[in-house]
Amino acid sequence: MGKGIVQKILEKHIVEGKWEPGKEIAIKIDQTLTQDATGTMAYLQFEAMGAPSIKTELSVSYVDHNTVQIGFENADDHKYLQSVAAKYGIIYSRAGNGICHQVHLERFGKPSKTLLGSDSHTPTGGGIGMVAIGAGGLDVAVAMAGGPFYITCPKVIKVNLKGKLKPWCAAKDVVLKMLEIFTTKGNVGCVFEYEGEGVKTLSVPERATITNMGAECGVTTSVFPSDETTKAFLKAQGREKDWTELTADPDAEYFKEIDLDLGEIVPLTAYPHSPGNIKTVKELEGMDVDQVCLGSCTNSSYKDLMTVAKILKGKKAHPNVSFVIAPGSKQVLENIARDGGLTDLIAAGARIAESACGFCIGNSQSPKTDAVTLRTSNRNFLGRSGTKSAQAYLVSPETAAAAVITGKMTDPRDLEKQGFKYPDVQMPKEFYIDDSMFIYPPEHPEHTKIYRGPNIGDPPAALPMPDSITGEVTIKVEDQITTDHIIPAGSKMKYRSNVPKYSEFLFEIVDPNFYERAKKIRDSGKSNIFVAGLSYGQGSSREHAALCPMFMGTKAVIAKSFERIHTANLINFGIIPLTFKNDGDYNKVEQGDNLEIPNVKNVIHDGGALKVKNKTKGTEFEVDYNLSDRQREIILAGGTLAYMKNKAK
Ligand code: MIC
Ligand code: SF4
Repeated sequence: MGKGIVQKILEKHIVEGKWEPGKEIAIKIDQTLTQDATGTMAYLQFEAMGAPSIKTELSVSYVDHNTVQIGFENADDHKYLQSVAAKYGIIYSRAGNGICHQVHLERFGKPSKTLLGSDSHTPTGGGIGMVAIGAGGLDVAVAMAGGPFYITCPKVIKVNLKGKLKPWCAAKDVVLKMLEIFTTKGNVGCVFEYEGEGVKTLSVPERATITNMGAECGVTTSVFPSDETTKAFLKAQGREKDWTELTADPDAEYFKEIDLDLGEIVPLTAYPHSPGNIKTVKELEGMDVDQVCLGSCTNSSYKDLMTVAKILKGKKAHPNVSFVIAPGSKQVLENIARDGGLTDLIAAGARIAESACGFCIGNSQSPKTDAVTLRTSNRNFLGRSGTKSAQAYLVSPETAAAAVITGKMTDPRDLEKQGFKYPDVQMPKEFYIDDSMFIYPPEHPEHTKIYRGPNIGDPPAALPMPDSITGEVTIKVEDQITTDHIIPAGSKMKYRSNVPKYSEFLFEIVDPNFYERAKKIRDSGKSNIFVAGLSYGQGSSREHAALCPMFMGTKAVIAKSFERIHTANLINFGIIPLTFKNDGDYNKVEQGDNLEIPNVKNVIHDGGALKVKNKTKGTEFEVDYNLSDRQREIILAGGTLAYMKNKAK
């Protein structure tokens, strides 16, 4: 039986287990990336592991999230990251050099390699044929120290692309279509592998847009083959030697296959407040638009920005539209500047933001009250823009450009009626390249002193699992609770290195009284227990959505189902993810109920049924714990760091 590309790459990297979809495997990680918002904690954890230097082929520390620098905190973190990178052999990408995923694709990604990143959009690397996976910072720290990464051997879904995109219809619309088909829940443990005739019609940035936003479906990653287009992209980056061909065997077998005709894709949008809420742009035509944001790791490539620049050439932004651009990287910015695109954008009235995450994470450019904001980014969760009442719609660069001109939601195909021609933007044969914003590790790292400003605190220690968990339901939430609901980013993100302070913002957007309640419960010696619906922990990889609850004394979360990265993060911090055996039992628990999970330690250790007693209601229900042997040991030890220490003894 033949093999698909995901199987080919993974089989070469498996160090424990074998290719058996659904079973846990451990893989070797070739490359890692971190970004500053998850990176400080990841490197503090790396330091705690005591490894003298990194063991990967390549590790890069990017600064792209917290670059607003109001107050000393961001700059303190940057300096810490720079010094840690120098000490342990990591390449440091300075603030201003661009968004980790875009820059990694340009300068470091290699077909057939594995990449682990402390950011959920790491699968962007799948655009050039990498198995690129997002994870919590602690898992990335373990990989840097030479440890393997554990995942469930994926069920591979083949997406057979046919045809060719029509003018004004974009890769973003393709991935929005995938979200319409697969939704944001129920895809844990799967991978999308793109194959078929349509692949060769897509450029690398288009492929990367599609793999980037596969994260919103909850798949482990998405991967494209590595072909002549990939080779041309790497050649244009001066990296032809990094190219290897990667194709699926013609008789490869998959868990599932679907056909997607690119020629039938139309402009789509994800309406508030989930990337899975899909409508055609036509359906929302005429809606007034207050803000248009072009950028983020989904759509900020040279091709994206030049396409918009050419559409807007000689036009002006509608007076009601605030139009902002965040180029994906310094390379993109320099290249569009050299090729005249930047001038056209400035002339059209664009506000040029730094090459960073910026608006996407809501730490700048928050729109006005009740605004309709059109964004080329990947997430439109409630409040993520920084304005709770704003309505964020995710769109392609083409749809964004149309709204800049008209001030309304406009199907970009209709611009042709106004005399516009679809710009045919070709990928440069050679990018202008300047790597001076990378700082490479010194020859004598032993002389490096690690800088620790007052914003850097120690990672809090977890406590081993008690014999029984006695606690109170601090909060009961619905389906599809994202990590943005659990702990906000935006302006609060500067406290990522200060867990006690950051914990004050837990569930802020859902219930502003959460923290005070949780503190009382913790201080009374009880555990905070969370109850949730389906697909708990969607979205980002931020481990603070587990680390801060751990700091608040949470030992268990009971949900109908969990998302992959968040499950791993909970386990890493000694919190047991439990699922209702019968979903109906969700209705038998309320906020404020006193719960007991008797004998939990022995049950996790020995196996058997796990019951939860609702002492307030006088009822009882059963929960499942789907843990590998390794995960059981981690939970019992009180988290991964404690588990590693025990093993080293
Ligand atoms: C995001 O897009 O939500 C983030 C901010 O990039 C996160 C990482 C973080 O919270 O630091 C992600 O996607 O993992
Ligand atoms: Fe940055 Fe937004 Fe991409 Fe997250 S999704 S890495 S915040 S640009």
